[in-house]
Amino acid sequence: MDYSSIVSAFGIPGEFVCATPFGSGHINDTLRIEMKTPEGPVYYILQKLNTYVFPDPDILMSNGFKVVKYLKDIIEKRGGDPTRETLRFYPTTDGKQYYRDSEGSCWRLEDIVPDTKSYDLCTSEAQFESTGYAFGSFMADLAGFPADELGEVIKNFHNTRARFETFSKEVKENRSGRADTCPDEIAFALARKELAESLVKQLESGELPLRVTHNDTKINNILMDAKTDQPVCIIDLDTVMPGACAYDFGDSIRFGASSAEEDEKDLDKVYMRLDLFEAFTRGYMRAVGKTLTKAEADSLSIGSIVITFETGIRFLGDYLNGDVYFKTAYPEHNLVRARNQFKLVADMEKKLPEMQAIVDKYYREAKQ
Ligand code: ADP
Ligand code: GN1
Ligand code: MG
Repeated sequence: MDYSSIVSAFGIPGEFVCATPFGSGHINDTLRIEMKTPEGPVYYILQKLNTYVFPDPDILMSNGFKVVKYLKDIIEKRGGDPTRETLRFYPTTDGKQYYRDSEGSCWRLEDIVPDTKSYDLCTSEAQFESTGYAFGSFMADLAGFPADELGEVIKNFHNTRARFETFSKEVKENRSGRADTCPDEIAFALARKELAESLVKQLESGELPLRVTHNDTKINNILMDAKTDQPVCIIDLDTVMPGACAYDFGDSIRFGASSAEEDEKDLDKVYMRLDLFEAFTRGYMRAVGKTLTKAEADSLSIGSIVITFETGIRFLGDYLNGDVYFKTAYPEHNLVRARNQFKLVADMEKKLPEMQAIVDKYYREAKQ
């Protein structure tokens, strides 16, 4: 791949040195670009957009530019550092929000946030408490964002009822012919239709309000300061859309409160850590507890199970489809991920009363 000519479309200063694969996202191809300048090396993030997942890159990038502009103003107003606390995309030299190469691939360029790293597993309660605060604050920051200006990048992204229907079809179609390798996992999923309905029904009835949410709040979508291990910048803004607060809370718990990585194969090592659940809840409630309705607070624990279940059926559905959506490193990768998520679901179903008691406690404190 001729990365040098792709990068030159953005007109950034210096001489192209190299492009190195970066991070562990499941969707886009992410590269770290090094440029040689008289002041020393300068690094950028170059991403090839996944146009299977995001079929309309114009909408995707238009949303992205709007969201980061809005966040930059908010960060400046509160005296923060917009060069570190949100993303900065570069337009191309001809004023486009991304570059389309001669093969039709779409590329975007952004500043790398220096001296940060991202984790696939939470390192401490303190880190996860600040992560809760950061994701809560992100929703608070976007509370005034005109949601009708955002195009819908992926339809029904967290509509778990629609996800369940899609999954049921994928089981029937069995495009990969792999359904007979995972009957127990399919049965586990199909037995939870009611779970898939819970948040959807509450959103439909208006019991849960729509907010502007991030919708992909795993901890590798937040950059931590390399020295302090504390959150600096929320990234992966591709799915910022109207949603329920439980989507973000739940997705953070699914990933960050797990005792193991998302693709840990040894299921004895996979469970939801209540200490981390509590740490996240403490931080999250400190940021937004005051502004949440009682119904929203009540939706957070069950929402964590719903989003974990939803992610599990998305992985299993992709396995049945022949691995067309998520990046995989080996043939059973999506099945391993699905089993891992279902183990978390089963564990959270048992721990639900304790989770609810924790949420109640910190919600009550925030409301005082
Ligand atoms: P995907 O949609 O594939 O998850 P992301 O935008 O989340 O793509 O990027 C993948 C990974 O690349 C992130 O988890 C993070 O580690 C790293 N990354 C992305 N953007 C930046 C950035 N601006 N600065 C530093 N690291 C980044
Ligand atoms: C994907 O892009 P990434 O890796 O941050 C996916 C999320 C899933 C997650 C599971 C656009 O997130 O919805 O929850 O994988 N993103 C998209 O790890 O589908
Ligand atoms: Mg990501």
